[in-house]
Amino acid sequence: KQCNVAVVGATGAVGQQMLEVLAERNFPIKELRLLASERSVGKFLEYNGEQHMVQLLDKDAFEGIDIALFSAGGARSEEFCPIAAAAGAICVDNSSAWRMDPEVPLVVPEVNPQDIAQYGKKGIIANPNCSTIQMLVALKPLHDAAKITRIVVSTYQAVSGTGRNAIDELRIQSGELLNGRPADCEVYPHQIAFNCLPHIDVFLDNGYTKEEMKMVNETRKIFGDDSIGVTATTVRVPVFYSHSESINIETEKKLSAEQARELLANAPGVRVVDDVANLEYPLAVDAAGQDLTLVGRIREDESIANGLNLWVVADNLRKGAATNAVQIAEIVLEKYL
Ligand code: A2P
Ligand code: 11C
Repeated sequence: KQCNVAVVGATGAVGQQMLEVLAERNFPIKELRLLASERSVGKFLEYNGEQHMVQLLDKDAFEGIDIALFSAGGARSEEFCPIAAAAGAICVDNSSAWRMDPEVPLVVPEVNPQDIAQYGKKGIIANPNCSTIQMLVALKPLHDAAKITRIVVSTYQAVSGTGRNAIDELRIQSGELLNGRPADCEVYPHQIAFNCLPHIDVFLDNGYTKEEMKMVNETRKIFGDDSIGVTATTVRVPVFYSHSESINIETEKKLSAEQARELLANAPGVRVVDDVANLEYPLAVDAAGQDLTLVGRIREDESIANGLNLWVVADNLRKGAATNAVQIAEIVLEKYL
Protein backbone atom coordinates (compact mmCIF):
# COMPACT_ATOMS: atom_id res chain seq x y z
CA LYS A 1 0.00 0.00 0.00
CA GLN A 2 1.39 3.40 -0.99
CA CYS A 3 0.01 6.84 -0.25
CA ASN A 4 0.42 10.54 -0.92
CA VAL A 5 1.88 12.40 2.04
CA ALA A 6 2.08 16.13 2.79
CA VAL A 7 4.48 17.48 5.41
CA VAL A 8 3.23 20.88 6.57
CA GLY A 9 6.06 22.94 8.07
CA ALA A 10 8.65 20.80 6.29
CA THR A 11 11.40 23.39 6.73
CA GLY A 12 11.01 23.54 10.54
CA ALA A 13 12.84 21.67 13.30
CA VAL A 14 10.10 19.02 13.59
CA GLY A 15 9.33 18.98 9.84
CA GLN A 16 12.96 18.15 9.05
CA GLN A 17 12.85 15.31 11.60
CA MET A 18 9.63 14.06 10.01
CA LEU A 19 11.38 13.72 6.66
CA GLU A 20 14.22 11.81 8.29
CA VAL A 21 11.92 9.48 10.21
CA LEU A 22 9.68 8.80 7.17
CA ALA A 23 12.76 7.83 5.17
CA GLU A 24 14.34 5.73 7.93
CA ARG A 25 11.15 3.77 8.46
CA ASN A 26 10.60 3.31 4.70
CA PHE A 27 7.15 4.84 4.87
CA PRO A 28 5.54 3.83 1.55
CA ILE A 29 5.19 7.24 -0.12
CA LYS A 30 3.88 7.62 -3.65
CA GLU A 31 3.94 11.44 -3.74
CA LEU A 32 5.61 13.62 -1.12
CA ARG A 33 4.44 17.24 -0.89
CA LEU A 34 6.47 19.65 1.23
CA LEU A 35 4.56 22.70 2.41
CA ALA A 36 5.67 25.86 4.22
CA SER A 37 5.26 29.65 4.08
CA GLU A 38 6.03 31.86 1.09
CA ARG A 39 9.45 32.48 2.67
CA SER A 40 10.42 28.92 1.70
CA VAL A 41 8.61 28.40 -1.60
CA GLY A 42 11.08 27.19 -4.23
CA LYS A 43 13.67 25.98 -1.71
CA PHE A 44 14.76 22.37 -2.04
CA LEU A 45 14.80 19.86 0.82
CA GLU A 46 16.33 16.42 0.73
CA TYR A 47 14.23 13.33 1.24
CA ASN A 48 15.73 9.88 0.82
CA GLY A 49 18.60 11.29 -1.22
CA GLU A 50 16.31 13.21 -3.59
CA GLN A 51 15.62 16.94 -3.74
CA HIS A 52 12.00 18.06 -3.33
CA MET A 53 10.78 21.60 -3.89
CA VAL A 54 8.86 23.35 -1.11
CA GLN A 55 5.37 24.52 -2.08
CA LEU A 56 3.05 27.07 -0.53
CA LEU A 57 0.67 26.03 2.24
CA ASP A 58 -2.65 27.27 0.90
CA LYS A 59 -6.21 25.97 0.60
CA ASP A 60 -5.49 24.08 -2.63
CA ALA A 61 -2.36 22.37 -1.31
CA PHE A 62 -4.04 19.12 -0.20
CA GLU A 63 -5.56 17.89 -3.48
CA GLY A 64 -4.94 14.13 -3.69
CA ILE A 65 -3.18 13.88 -0.31
CA ASP A 66 -3.99 10.82 1.83
CA ILE A 67 -2.05 11.71 5.00
CA ALA A 68 -0.99 15.22 6.09
CA LEU A 69 1.57 15.58 8.87
CA PHE A 70 1.24 19.07 10.39
CA SER A 71 3.97 20.88 12.30
CA ALA A 72 3.79 24.54 11.34
CA GLY A 73 2.35 26.00 14.54
CA GLY A 74 -1.10 26.02 16.10
CA ALA A 75 -2.54 28.84 13.98
CA ARG A 76 -1.76 26.99 10.73
CA SER A 77 -3.20 23.75 12.13
CA GLU A 78 -6.36 25.48 13.27
CA GLU A 79 -6.90 26.93 9.81
CA PHE A 80 -5.64 24.18 7.53
CA CYS A 81 -6.42 20.82 9.21
CA PRO A 82 -10.16 21.19 8.42
CA ILE A 83 -9.29 22.21 4.84
CA ALA A 84 -6.99 19.20 4.42
CA ALA A 85 -9.60 16.89 5.98
CA ALA A 86 -12.30 18.24 3.65
CA ALA A 87 -9.97 17.46 0.72
CA GLY A 88 -9.86 13.84 1.94
CA ALA A 89 -6.59 13.79 3.87
CA ILE A 90 -6.26 12.28 7.34
CA CYS A 91 -4.35 14.85 9.41
CA VAL A 92 -1.83 13.97 12.10
CA ASP A 93 -1.36 17.27 13.90
CA ASN A 94 1.63 18.01 16.09
CA SER A 95 0.35 21.35 17.42
CA SER A 96 -1.77 21.96 20.51
CA ALA A 97 -4.67 23.28 18.41
CA TRP A 98 -6.86 20.15 18.37
CA ARG A 99 -5.58 18.04 21.26
CA MET A 100 -8.36 18.69 23.73
CA ASP A 101 -11.19 18.61 21.16
CA PRO A 102 -13.47 15.73 22.29
CA GLU A 103 -13.91 14.71 18.63
CA VAL A 104 -10.15 14.40 18.05
CA PRO A 105 -8.21 11.39 19.35
CA LEU A 106 -4.95 12.22 21.17
CA VAL A 107 -2.62 9.30 20.69
CA VAL A 108 0.63 7.77 21.92
CA PRO A 109 0.86 4.47 19.99
CA GLU A 110 2.42 2.62 22.97
CA VAL A 111 -0.42 3.80 25.23
CA ASN A 112 -3.77 4.23 23.44
CA PRO A 113 -3.50 3.14 19.78
CA GLN A 114 -7.15 2.03 19.91
CA ASP A 115 -8.24 5.70 20.08
CA ILE A 116 -7.10 6.24 16.48
CA ALA A 117 -10.35 4.54 15.42
CA GLN A 118 -12.18 7.75 16.46
CA TYR A 119 -10.41 9.85 13.82
CA GLY A 120 -13.41 9.94 11.48
CA LYS A 121 -15.39 12.73 13.15
CA LYS A 122 -12.97 15.49 12.16
CA GLY A 123 -10.38 13.63 10.09
CA ILE A 124 -7.75 14.79 12.59
CA ILE A 125 -5.57 12.83 15.01
CA ALA A 126 -3.58 14.89 17.49
CA ASN A 127 0.01 14.20 18.49
CA PRO A 128 0.48 15.04 22.18
CA ASN A 129 2.99 17.52 23.57
CA CYS A 130 6.55 16.16 23.64
CA SER A 131 6.85 16.27 27.43
CA THR A 132 3.56 14.36 27.80
CA ILE A 133 4.50 11.67 25.28
CA GLN A 134 7.71 10.53 26.97
CA MET A 135 6.15 10.68 30.43
CA LEU A 136 3.25 8.43 29.42
CA VAL A 137 5.41 5.93 27.50
CA ALA A 138 7.26 5.43 30.79
CA LEU A 139 4.20 5.47 33.07
CA LYS A 140 1.84 3.26 31.05
CA PRO A 141 3.20 -0.12 32.28
CA LEU A 142 3.23 1.15 35.89
CA HIS A 143 -0.32 2.50 35.56
CA ASP A 144 -1.55 -0.83 34.15
CA ALA A 145 0.09 -2.76 36.99
CA ALA A 146 -0.60 -0.56 40.00
CA LYS A 147 -2.97 2.30 38.97
CA ILE A 148 -1.33 5.69 39.32
CA THR A 149 -3.36 8.13 41.41
CA ARG A 150 -1.06 11.17 41.37
CA ILE A 151 1.89 12.43 39.30
CA VAL A 152 4.30 15.22 40.26
CA VAL A 153 6.60 16.09 37.38
CA SER A 154 9.36 18.65 36.79
CA THR A 155 10.82 18.96 33.31
CA TYR A 156 14.20 20.02 31.94
CA GLN A 157 13.35 20.85 28.32
CA ALA A 158 15.64 21.36 25.35
CA VAL A 159 15.51 24.52 23.24
CA SER A 160 14.73 22.56 20.06
CA GLY A 161 11.17 22.25 21.44
CA THR A 162 10.76 25.94 20.63
CA GLY A 163 12.04 25.54 17.04
CA ARG A 164 14.92 26.44 14.78
CA ASN A 165 15.24 30.04 16.04
CA ALA A 166 15.73 28.88 19.62
CA ILE A 167 18.47 26.42 18.63
CA ASP A 168 20.27 29.36 17.00
CA GLU A 169 19.69 31.57 20.06
CA LEU A 170 21.32 29.11 22.47
CA ARG A 171 24.26 28.55 20.12
CA ILE A 172 24.87 32.26 19.49
CA GLN A 173 24.38 33.33 23.13
CA SER A 174 26.80 30.63 24.32
CA GLY A 175 29.48 31.83 21.90
CA GLU A 176 28.97 35.51 22.74
CA LEU A 177 29.06 34.98 26.50
CA LEU A 178 32.12 32.71 26.36
CA ASN A 179 33.85 35.49 24.44
CA GLY A 180 32.94 38.10 27.03
CA ARG A 181 30.26 39.78 24.94
CA PRO A 182 26.63 40.41 26.01
CA ALA A 183 23.88 37.99 24.94
CA ASP A 184 20.95 39.20 22.81
CA CYS A 185 17.57 37.72 23.77
CA GLU A 186 15.04 37.45 20.96
CA VAL A 187 13.28 34.10 21.24
CA TYR A 188 13.20 33.82 25.05
CA PRO A 189 12.48 36.73 27.41
CA HIS A 190 15.72 36.03 29.33
CA GLN A 191 19.17 34.63 28.61
CA ILE A 192 18.91 30.85 27.99
CA ALA A 193 22.64 30.07 27.78
CA PHE A 194 24.01 29.00 31.20
CA ASN A 195 20.54 29.54 32.72
CA CYS A 196 17.21 27.80 33.51
CA LEU A 197 13.86 29.43 32.72
CA PRO A 198 10.82 28.18 34.70
CA HIS A 199 8.62 29.32 31.85
CA ILE A 200 7.49 27.32 28.77
CA ASP A 201 4.65 28.62 26.59
CA VAL A 202 2.38 31.36 27.97
CA PHE A 203 1.25 31.98 31.55
CA LEU A 204 -2.40 31.21 32.34
CA ASP A 205 -4.75 32.74 34.93
CA ASN A 206 -4.06 29.96 37.46
CA GLY A 207 -0.34 30.84 37.60
CA TYR A 208 0.71 27.74 35.66
CA THR A 209 2.10 27.86 32.15
CA LYS A 210 0.22 26.40 29.20
CA GLU A 211 2.96 23.76 28.87
CA GLU A 212 2.32 22.68 32.48
CA MET A 213 -1.43 22.44 31.92
CA LYS A 214 -0.87 20.45 28.70
CA MET A 215 0.85 17.80 30.83
CA VAL A 216 -2.14 17.73 33.20
CA ASN A 217 -4.96 17.68 30.65
CA GLU A 218 -3.32 15.52 27.98
CA THR A 219 -2.37 12.87 30.54
CA ARG A 220 -5.98 12.55 31.67
CA LYS A 221 -7.26 12.33 28.10
CA ILE A 222 -4.70 9.75 26.93
CA PHE A 223 -5.05 7.55 30.03
CA GLY A 224 -8.84 8.02 29.83
CA ASP A 225 -8.89 8.82 33.54
CA ASP A 226 -10.08 12.23 34.75
CA SER A 227 -9.45 11.34 38.37
CA ILE A 228 -5.67 11.10 38.03
CA GLY A 229 -3.95 14.00 39.83
CA VAL A 230 -1.16 15.66 37.85
CA THR A 231 0.92 18.69 38.78
CA ALA A 232 3.83 19.98 36.69
CA THR A 233 6.65 22.51 36.67
CA THR A 234 8.16 22.90 33.21
CA VAL A 235 11.62 24.41 32.81
CA ARG A 236 13.67 25.36 29.74
CA VAL A 237 17.33 24.44 30.11
CA PRO A 238 20.36 25.11 27.89
CA VAL A 239 20.26 21.71 26.16
CA PHE A 240 19.82 21.43 22.39
CA TYR A 241 18.05 18.06 22.00
CA SER A 242 16.06 15.76 24.37
CA HIS A 243 13.79 16.61 27.28
CA SER A 244 14.55 15.18 30.75
CA GLU A 245 11.90 14.73 33.44
CA SER A 246 11.90 14.05 37.16
CA ILE A 247 8.67 12.13 37.82
CA ASN A 248 7.17 11.17 41.18
CA ILE A 249 4.14 8.88 41.18
CA GLU A 250 1.77 7.61 43.82
CA THR A 251 0.02 4.29 43.09
CA GLU A 252 -3.00 2.44 44.46
CA LYS A 253 -1.05 -0.84 44.70
CA LYS A 254 2.50 -0.99 46.04
CA LEU A 255 5.25 -1.43 43.42
CA SER A 256 8.81 -2.03 44.49
CA ALA A 257 11.60 -0.38 42.53
CA GLU A 258 12.59 -3.84 41.32
CA GLN A 259 9.06 -4.62 40.08
CA ALA A 260 8.91 -1.26 38.31
CA ARG A 261 12.27 -1.94 36.67
CA GLU A 262 11.04 -5.30 35.41
CA LEU A 263 7.76 -3.88 34.05
CA LEU A 264 9.67 -1.11 32.30
CA ALA A 265 12.25 -3.51 30.87
CA ASN A 266 9.40 -5.27 29.01
CA ALA A 267 7.52 -2.15 27.96
CA PRO A 268 7.35 -1.08 24.29
CA GLY A 269 9.40 1.98 23.39
CA VAL A 270 11.30 1.98 26.70
CA ARG A 271 14.93 1.28 27.54
CA VAL A 272 15.83 0.97 31.21
CA VAL A 273 19.17 2.67 31.90
CA ASP A 274 19.53 2.22 35.64
CA ASP A 275 22.84 0.96 36.87
CA VAL A 276 24.10 3.54 39.32
CA ALA A 277 26.98 1.31 40.44
CA ASN A 278 28.40 1.90 36.95
CA LEU A 279 27.17 5.53 36.83
CA GLU A 280 24.58 4.66 34.18
CA TYR A 281 21.38 6.70 34.05
CA PRO A 282 19.42 8.36 31.23
CA LEU A 283 21.18 11.31 29.62
CA ALA A 284 19.92 13.83 27.08
CA VAL A 285 22.99 13.31 24.90
CA ASP A 286 22.31 9.55 24.75
CA ALA A 287 18.59 9.91 24.03
CA ALA A 288 19.16 12.35 21.14
CA GLY A 289 18.92 10.91 17.64
CA GLN A 290 17.06 7.71 18.57
CA ASP A 291 13.47 6.78 19.40
CA LEU A 292 13.45 5.02 22.77
CA THR A 293 12.36 6.65 26.01
CA LEU A 294 15.15 6.12 28.54
CA VAL A 295 14.09 5.45 32.14
CA GLY A 296 16.35 5.26 35.17
CA ARG A 297 17.00 6.41 38.75
CA ILE A 298 14.06 4.15 39.67
CA ARG A 299 13.60 4.47 43.45
CA GLU A 300 10.88 3.94 46.01
CA ASP A 301 9.64 7.24 47.45
CA GLU A 302 10.39 6.69 51.13
CA SER A 303 8.14 9.56 52.21
CA ILE A 304 4.87 7.75 51.29
CA ALA A 305 3.48 4.20 51.32
CA ASN A 306 3.16 3.60 47.55
CA GLY A 307 5.41 5.93 45.61
CA LEU A 308 8.19 5.86 43.03
CA ASN A 309 10.68 8.32 41.59
CA LEU A 310 11.92 8.10 37.99
CA TRP A 311 14.19 10.06 35.63
CA VAL A 312 12.85 9.90 32.07
CA VAL A 313 14.62 11.21 28.94
CA ALA A 314 13.66 11.16 25.24
CA ASP A 315 14.46 13.00 22.02
CA ASN A 316 11.75 15.68 21.91
CA LEU A 317 11.91 16.12 18.12
CA ARG A 318 11.76 12.36 17.48
CA LYS A 319 9.60 10.40 19.98
CA GLY A 320 8.25 13.72 21.27
CA ALA A 321 7.08 14.81 17.83
CA ALA A 322 8.11 13.32 14.46
CA THR A 323 8.42 9.64 15.36
CA ASN A 324 5.16 9.59 17.33
CA ALA A 325 3.38 11.24 14.36
CA VAL A 326 4.86 8.79 11.85
CA GLN A 327 3.94 5.82 14.11
CA ILE A 328 0.35 7.12 14.09
CA ALA A 329 0.49 7.49 10.30
CA GLU A 330 1.72 3.88 10.01
CA ILE A 331 -1.29 2.63 11.97
CA VAL A 332 -3.64 4.80 9.88
CA LEU A 333 -2.14 3.39 6.71
CA GLU A 334 -2.29 -0.20 7.91
CA LYS A 335 -5.76 -0.14 9.44
CA TYR A 336 -7.79 2.72 8.07
CA LEU A 337 -6.75 3.65 4.52
P1 A2P B 1 9.00 28.63 6.96
O1 A2P B 1 10.34 27.97 7.03
O2 A2P B 1 8.57 28.89 5.54
O3 A2P B 1 8.86 29.81 7.85
P2 A2P B 1 10.07 25.93 13.59
O4 A2P B 1 9.10 25.33 14.55
O5 A2P B 1 11.36 25.20 13.51
O6 A2P B 1 10.21 27.40 13.80
O7 A2P B 1 9.38 25.76 12.14
C1 A2P B 1 8.09 26.25 11.84
C2 A2P B 1 7.58 25.67 10.53
O8 A2P B 1 6.28 26.19 10.27
C3 A2P B 1 8.44 26.04 9.34
O9 A2P B 1 8.41 25.00 8.39
C4 A2P B 1 7.72 27.25 8.81
O10 A2P B 1 7.92 27.52 7.44
C5 A2P B 1 6.28 26.85 9.01
N1 A2P B 1 5.43 28.04 9.02
C6 A2P B 1 5.47 29.06 9.88
N2 A2P B 1 4.55 29.99 9.54
C7 A2P B 1 3.92 29.55 8.44
C8 A2P B 1 2.88 30.04 7.59
N3 A2P B 1 2.29 31.21 7.81
N4 A2P B 1 2.49 29.29 6.55
C9 A2P B 1 3.08 28.11 6.29
N5 A2P B 1 4.07 27.58 7.05
C10 A2P B 1 4.48 28.29 8.11
C1 11C C 1 8.50 22.82 24.01
N1 11C C 1 6.79 21.16 24.43
O1 11C C 1 9.43 22.04 24.28
C2 11C C 1 7.12 22.35 23.69
C3 11C C 1 7.04 22.22 22.21
O2 11C C 1 2.36 22.12 22.43
O3 11C C 1 3.30 21.22 20.72
C4 11C C 1 5.71 21.75 21.71
C5 11C C 1 4.60 22.70 21.97
C6 11C C 1 3.33 21.97 21.68
O4 11C C 1 8.63 24.03 23.92
